Parts: sequence; structure tokens; C-alpha cells
Amino acid sequence: MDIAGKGLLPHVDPLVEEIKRLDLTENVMELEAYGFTVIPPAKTGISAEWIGRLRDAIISTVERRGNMDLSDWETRTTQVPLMTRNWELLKEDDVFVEAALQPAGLAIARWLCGQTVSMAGHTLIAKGPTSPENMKKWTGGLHSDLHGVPGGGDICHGCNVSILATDYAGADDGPTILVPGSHHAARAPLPSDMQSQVVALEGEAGSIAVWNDFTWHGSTPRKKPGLRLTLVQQYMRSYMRPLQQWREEDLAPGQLERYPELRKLLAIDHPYPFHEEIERVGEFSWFMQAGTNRFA
Ligand SMILES: O=C(O)CCC(=O)C(=O)O
Ligand SMILES: [Fe+2]
Repeated sequence: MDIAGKGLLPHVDPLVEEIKRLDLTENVMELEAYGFTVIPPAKTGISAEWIGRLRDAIISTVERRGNMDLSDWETRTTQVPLMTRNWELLKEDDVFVEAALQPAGLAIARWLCGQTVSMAGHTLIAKGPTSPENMKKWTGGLHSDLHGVPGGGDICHGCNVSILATDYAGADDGPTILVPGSHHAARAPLPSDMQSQVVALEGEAGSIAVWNDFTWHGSTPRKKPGLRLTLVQQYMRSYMRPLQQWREEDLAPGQLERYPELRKLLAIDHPYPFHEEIERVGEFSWFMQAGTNRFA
């Protein structure tokens, strides 16, 4: 029976039809069951030529912004110096715009976050071999990507749509690791969750990995030479935006000194939204705490 064809639910019918048309039904099922899925190139339709353009754009962006030479990216034996200016890539190359609009990724983002989904941000990963000295910076502990959203319910508020620009063939690639089913907890992980059973993400270049932002994940050290390259894209429900961004300039002179609680209440130090020059990564933890419990 073609239920979508009856056209009675205009919010969901077009999504059902698009998911079927793109052969993404199995991926939708995995997202529901496990909280993540990998859409292979045969389904994304991403060609070797296009993924080559994405790789070139990622590498040249890092080279230009980080003032470094990555011509040895396939064989490099040392880590890439960590940059904070990894965000706001659209202006660097049209391939980043094409990635944001990639039909399979967008169809899944719309399925998870509704037709009014917006792109909340994107960044790149260029990860080289991980030495003991840079282990802490380059291997992410388990976290959820939905910072500050108190748990509960089964609404997907946001999702990560990552385009793999190099192969994730095994643990030595330094891949993302995820905890299957953890999205059902619908909260950020607590210290007691850090020993959860994880699986390493697998997929060839041109695949799109998608996870519910509640899915707990991290990454492992890279043991192979060369760089692992990824374009990370965050999509969110439209309500995940402040009505107004308060700044100190929106207050009268002296108000902040007289009412110091305003700084917290108006979220003046909130890390979001940030510009590409983000320098305050270390200040995120208070905000991420808000995602562990609705009273936090
Ligand atoms: O794959 C990784 O290195 C982890 C990436 C991550 O945490 C993310 O994209 O949200
Ligand atoms: Fe993450």
C-alpha cells in the first residue's frame, strides 16, 4: 500500500517518498535502532572525482589558514598542528556548499530533524598519526554533539552528517567510535558511561556517516601514516536557536556590575554561536553539563 501517496500528512509524506527514492530506508532503520548509520557511495552517489575535490578543498583550507604545507598528506608521519579556525568553510570552495546540499545527507537530516532543519555549522578534520604527546588533543573522549540539551523524549534535536573524504577501514585509521543505542538514553554521557562498549565507524571515502546528536561517540588514535580527512556537518531543528543574542553592549553602563547574575542569565559568555576564530573551546564544559540532566 502506498500510504505516502494518499497525501494526508503533508509534513511527512514528501520525506517518506524521498527516503524511498534514494534507497535510504535501511539507514533510517539503523538510525532508529543504533543511533548511527553509514550511507555508502553507491547510495550517496558521491563520485571519486567529487570526493577528490572535497579532499583538495579541505587540504588547501588547512594549508592556507594554518600556513602549512600538506603536500605529503598521503604519507605524512607527523600530526597536523591543531587549528581552531576550522569552521565557516562555505566561502572557501563551492564544494562545501555542494556538501551541505548533498541529497542523501540532506534527506536524512530532514528525516531526523524535520523539513525545516537548518545547517547549524560545519568543520573539518585533518588527522595525522597520533603520538603519545598529542593523544589527548586528538582522541575525543565519549561525548554527545547536542551540547546543553537536557535529556528525555525521543525527538532528534540535531544530527551529525559527516562526509568521509578518506577510507575508514579499521581501528588504525583513527576513526570515530560510537556507542550503539546510546541515543535512547537521550542525554549526554556521564563519567560512569565512559567505559561503554564502542564500535569503530567503517566506510570508504565518499560515504556519509550520520548520527543522532544524542549518540555517544569519540575517536581513537590514528596509527597509520597519512591524514584522515572528514567534513563534519551539523544540522539542527529550527528551534535550536536563540531569539536574541545578548551582548554586553545591549546593557546600560554599569548594569552588569550592579547585577552580576545577568551575565549567566543572558548567556553573555555562551560559546554559541561562534565565528571561525573560536578560541574558547575549553569554556564549553559548563554548557555541556546542561546536557547531562534537565536540572543541571
Ligand atoms: O571522528 C572524530 O574524530 C570525532 C568527531 C566528532 O566528535 C564529531 O564530528 O562530532
Ligand atoms: Fe562529536
